[in-house]
Amino acid sequence: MSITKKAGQVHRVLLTVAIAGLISPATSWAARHDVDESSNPQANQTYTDEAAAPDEPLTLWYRKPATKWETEALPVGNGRLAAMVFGGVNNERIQLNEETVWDGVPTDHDNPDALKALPEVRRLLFEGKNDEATRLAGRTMMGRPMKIKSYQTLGDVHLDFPDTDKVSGYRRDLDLTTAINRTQYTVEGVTYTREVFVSAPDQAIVIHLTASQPGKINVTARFARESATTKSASDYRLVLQGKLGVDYEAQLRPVVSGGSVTSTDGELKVSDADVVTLLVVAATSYNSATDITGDATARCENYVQSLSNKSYKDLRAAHVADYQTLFNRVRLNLGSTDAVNKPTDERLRDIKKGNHDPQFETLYFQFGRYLLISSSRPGYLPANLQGKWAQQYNAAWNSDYHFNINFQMNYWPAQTTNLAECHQPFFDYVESLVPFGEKTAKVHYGASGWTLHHLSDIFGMTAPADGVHGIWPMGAAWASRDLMEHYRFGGDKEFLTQRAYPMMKGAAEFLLDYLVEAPEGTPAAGRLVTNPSHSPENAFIKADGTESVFTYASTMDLQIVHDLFTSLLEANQAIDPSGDFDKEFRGELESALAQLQPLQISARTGRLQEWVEDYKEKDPNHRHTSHLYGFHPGNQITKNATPDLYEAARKSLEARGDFGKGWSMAWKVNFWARFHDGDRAHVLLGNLHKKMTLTNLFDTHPPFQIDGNFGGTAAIAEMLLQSHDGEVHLLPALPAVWKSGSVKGLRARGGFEVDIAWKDGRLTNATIRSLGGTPLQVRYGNEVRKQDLAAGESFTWDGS
Ligand code: FUC
Repeated sequence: MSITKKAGQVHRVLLTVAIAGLISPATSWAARHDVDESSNPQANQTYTDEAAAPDEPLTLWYRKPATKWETEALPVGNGRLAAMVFGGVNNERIQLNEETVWDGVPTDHDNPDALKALPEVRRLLFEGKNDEATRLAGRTMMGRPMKIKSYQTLGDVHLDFPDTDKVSGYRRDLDLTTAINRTQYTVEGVTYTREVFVSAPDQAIVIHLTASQPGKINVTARFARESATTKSASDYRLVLQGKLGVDYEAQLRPVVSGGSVTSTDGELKVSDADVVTLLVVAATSYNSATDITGDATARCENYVQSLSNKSYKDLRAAHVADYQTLFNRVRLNLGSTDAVNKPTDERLRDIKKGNHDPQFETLYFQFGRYLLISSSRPGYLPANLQGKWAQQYNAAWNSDYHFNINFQMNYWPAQTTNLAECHQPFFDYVESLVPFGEKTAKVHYGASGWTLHHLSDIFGMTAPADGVHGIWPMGAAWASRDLMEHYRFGGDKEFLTQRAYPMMKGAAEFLLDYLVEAPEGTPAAGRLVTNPSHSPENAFIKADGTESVFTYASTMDLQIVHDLFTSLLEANQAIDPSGDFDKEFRGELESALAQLQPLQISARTGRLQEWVEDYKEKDPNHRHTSHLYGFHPGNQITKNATPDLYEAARKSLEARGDFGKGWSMAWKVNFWARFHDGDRAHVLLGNLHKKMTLTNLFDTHPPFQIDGNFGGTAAIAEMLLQSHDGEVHLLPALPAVWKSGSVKGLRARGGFEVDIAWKDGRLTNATIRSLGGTPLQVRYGNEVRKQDLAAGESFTWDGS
């Protein structure tokens, strides 16, 4: 199909008809846009967004276009759609994602052979026949199929501009205060500006091209993707269509002022225009984990329709306002140096050489919040291993949801950095897995309740995946921690009663059935233990020199059970302080806790034992520090309540070392913050930046994996404020290098919002606002103050 018309003529005609009220909203949008901007193409270049405070130059910027997707391109997103922008001069590549473009179809992975083999696997593990147990479980207990498929790219938009090598004043940036990516450069006296953002209110990727002189924009646009078709359609639209299991579709709708437009065979050509806006919408046929029969085309049409009456200015203003309601809640100032004036890649290079750049740490922190806002919005799926940014067809680990640390780490900053709404997709997604997990619990273990293993996808995978290390049915229990945390931070009792408690209870019912009494002759005889079990994903060496990953009663399992059961008791009390609520179940939890195998300190090393028997770790520096779950993110181990375990945990952490994969290092920064060792936490934060942070500030595993960004962001908050031990603790791990600074808007458990300022390493002032009217106990160093507060009231700690 081919359409060729002078853009200006079309718009004028449409305008007349629009006034008569006779045309569809989609076309009247073009008309209004034309009226708004054709007379003044430069109007788009100056906007007055709320400026960042002068001490917060919160922009990533570079002097050269990106050449590599993973390390240099810049991410934008609205929680459902995402894009990576390269900022090229002759050719711009904008790689696209839509969150449901996954390979695969709804699949039942449950394996009825598992239950038959379970008693024998358990017996072998209790008898120390780990190899035999591994072989049997590998043959009989894995999901069928045991692999899932990958989250994929939606494709690229390519924009070709007239070739030139006469470029001056080039800059591309990502402004974290507006969530707008901008590329700007000058060619032969004309300054070109390109803005890209992804609007949550309008569900579109918006690309806006302007020039400092009229009639200077010449661009050809096209979609590209393997195994997809592209074509031109009405309104000069470009359409990309394809099918995996789901049907997927993207549409690009141009709105052009001045010049001329043609659209032929999937190629849009704009000549001599004043202003060009390209609106990209996308959708798939995915409805739910079991239904992929939606209409991707109709969805795209609807998105385009709903953009109809809005000018670029409107779209931009709505996007910025929406984004800023979330982003502006937290302000951070850790100090500044001259480094702030350098491009981000040069700053990072200097940091790798040892330069101290505290404002970079602020930038990194706010970038983490930016990424969460851009990849996790209510109503959509949660952030996966790459957030929502993936250019591959077979992404690393399928860019899936890994429940043995990675998925949960994504959400560590959600509550503390005041983005509780962005946590919602986690809850919705986990809730959507419950029916699948109920079936898996029954089929694999003959258990009630629900379970899920170490990974999942968007098609309801809850069975063991990948290999024997995937027989780890603790995913539902760990995910339940986030449900309780949401209540602890926000005090939403309806959420607790209606959603969190039933899900947590189901996860606990599974565990009550799954726990078995260890037989005589084992070190845990008479105690309740998990079996089979792993300490994700470390191997151990037995006395006879053989190695295994497969055992019973790993320390992490015991801590997760403890965490879930004690959280349920806390929830029960919160729902009904009289003690009448769900009494019988409460009794079951209490007796199971009393019989649960306790944590142990190794007589050999003084460390917290990783397994029930004091095996040696195969890899003492292993990336997972699973056995410290009860210290962080859990709170079973604290300095006050369990001083011996606390010291043993510190020894375990020392033994793991100061390096690791990106997420692993981020976890360690959180651990050191919990040990109130700010300087050590800061050394590891520095290691994270030096070793595992790419030029675009993405975390790398390698390859790019977003959990390290989120874990690192959470760690910075954890250094400034903690609340897991029954009190709000101000500046618990302030490193000496953050000499003076301030933070505003962090959240604490109990329902508090906290502002803190410090000078020369000492607290000067803190304001704690109560959101829910719970009594406040607040600590700074060894000093504790208490105050009853009504909702809305504040307490001020004057430390000056
Ligand atoms: C876990 C980790 C790996 C990786 C993967 C996605 O299995 O052990 O390091 O992060 O998840």
